[in-house]
Formats: sequence, structure tokens, C-alpha cells
Amino acid sequence: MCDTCGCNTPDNHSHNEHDKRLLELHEDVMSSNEVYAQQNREYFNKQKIFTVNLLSSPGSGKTTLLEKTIRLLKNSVSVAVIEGDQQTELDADRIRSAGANALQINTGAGCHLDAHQISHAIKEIELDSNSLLMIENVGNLVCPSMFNLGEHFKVVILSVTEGDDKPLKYPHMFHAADIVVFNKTDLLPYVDFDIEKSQSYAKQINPKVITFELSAKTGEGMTDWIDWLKLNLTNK
Ligand SMILES: Nc1nc2c(ncn2[C@@H]2O[C@H](COP(=O)(O)OP(=O)(O)OP(=O)(O)O)[C@@H](O)[C@H]2O)c(=O)[nH]1
Ligand SMILES: [Mg+2]
Repeated sequence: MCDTCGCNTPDNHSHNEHDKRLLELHEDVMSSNEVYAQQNREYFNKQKIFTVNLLSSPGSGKTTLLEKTIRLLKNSVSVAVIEGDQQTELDADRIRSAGANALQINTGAGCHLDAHQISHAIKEIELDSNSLLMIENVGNLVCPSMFNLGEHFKVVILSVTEGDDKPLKYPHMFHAADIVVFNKTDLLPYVDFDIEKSQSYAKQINPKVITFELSAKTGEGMTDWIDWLKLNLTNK
């Protein structure tokens, strides 16, 4: 083993060579992910399955937003959820209780879902044509942004307890976002979070981003989010 970097190549290897190998490996992983993502997207388009990928830090309210969305939509559209967590089936159980079909992926040490995992999951879970598929990614604002799953939109959820500076501090995530949902607005009176400032930071990173403000807990502001989903479902 190399004493300098700890890799399994002989200890006299050049570190330029080592860096080059790491770069090649990274490119292989990303290009293989893109192939699966493209296949997933073709499947979603063919079956008219509108697919959103929900990303956020742990606890910002992804599952709560999914539960509320399912309860509001399940009588008019077929909804399924793929849940990504390092461990447990807890979120998938919550989704089933809300009335939707759910499949849990446990990533173990992995910090994100990838398109290959989704390609297996969509074979396992029963998806109807003309339906809505929501994917809850593993909670963190870093790695999930790098992996395209074949989804139509990436939705980043930022809760008002996290600090309004997050778009500037995690620019890759907010650059990848199509939508930013500001959640837990019921807590605004109790925290120092300037929504307008945070929106302007998100638009500074990504001028095309669409934003919603809501409380998944009280339901306030949910109408705009639900209308946006319905509009995209009918356009599929
Ligand atoms: N006050 C308030 N609490 C909320 C809201 N949305 C979610 N919560 C609470 O925030 C906590 C975390 O919510 P979850 O929905 O589990 O968050 P998550 O993003 O799915 O968490 P992970 O899957 O662990 O990343 C729970 O205690 C929720 O009840 C909201 O709009 N307002
Ligand atoms: Mg969750």
C-alpha cells in the first residue's frame, strides 16, 4: 500500500498517475450514471410518468411534503414514491400510511441515490402510466446534486430553520435545482430567516429557478405547489 495516499497501488507510483486514475474512475462512474439516467428518462416519457427528485438536508421536511401531497392528489392521480435513506424503512412506511405505493432503497454508507438504483426500483415498484413518481433522495445538500436519475425536475427543499444563506453555501445543489420549496413557513415568526433574501440568493445561483413558500405541516401555501404538479401532469 502507498504510504502517501493509502491507495492499493505500489508505493513507488507517481501521484500524478494516481490522480489521473482517480479522475478516470470518476468519469466512468458519472458516464455510466448518465446512461442509466437516459434509459430511465425514456421509460418515464414513454409511460407518461411525471417524475420529481426531492433533495434537501436531513429533516427539512421531504417526507412530510410527500405525505401531504399524496393526501391531496391520490383521488385524482396515481402516485408512487421511491425512498432513499442510508438505513431503515421508516419513510416508506409513512408514505404507505398516507396512501401511496412506496419502495425503500437503503444506501448503507452511500450519500445519494444513483440512476442504476432507480432503474432497478422502477422494475420492482408497480408504476401506472399517466402517473406521478416522486423520489426522496438521501438527506444532504452535496452529493445528490451530482447524480441525474432521469427525473423531469429536481426539487430542493429548504426549511426556514436551516439559515437563509444555504443557496450561497451549497451552490452546486441550488444550481442543479429546477424548483426550490421554502418549507416550515409556520416557524418564520420564531427564526431569523429572510425568505426574500434567500430567494434572491437562489436566483443569483440559478436565475431560472422557480420558488414556492409553504408549510407542509399546516398546509399553508400548498395550493401553488399542487397546481404546479397538476399542470406538469397534464402536460406529460
Ligand atoms: N413546524 C414544521 N415542522 C415540519 C414541517 N415539515 C416538516 N416538519 C417537521 O420536521 C421534521 C422532519 O420532517 P421529515 O419530513 O421527516 O424530514 P425529511 O426531510 O424527510 O428528513 P430525512 O428523510 O431524515 O432527511 C419532522 O418532525 C416534521 O414534523 C413544517 O412545515 N413545519
Ligand atoms: Mg424523509
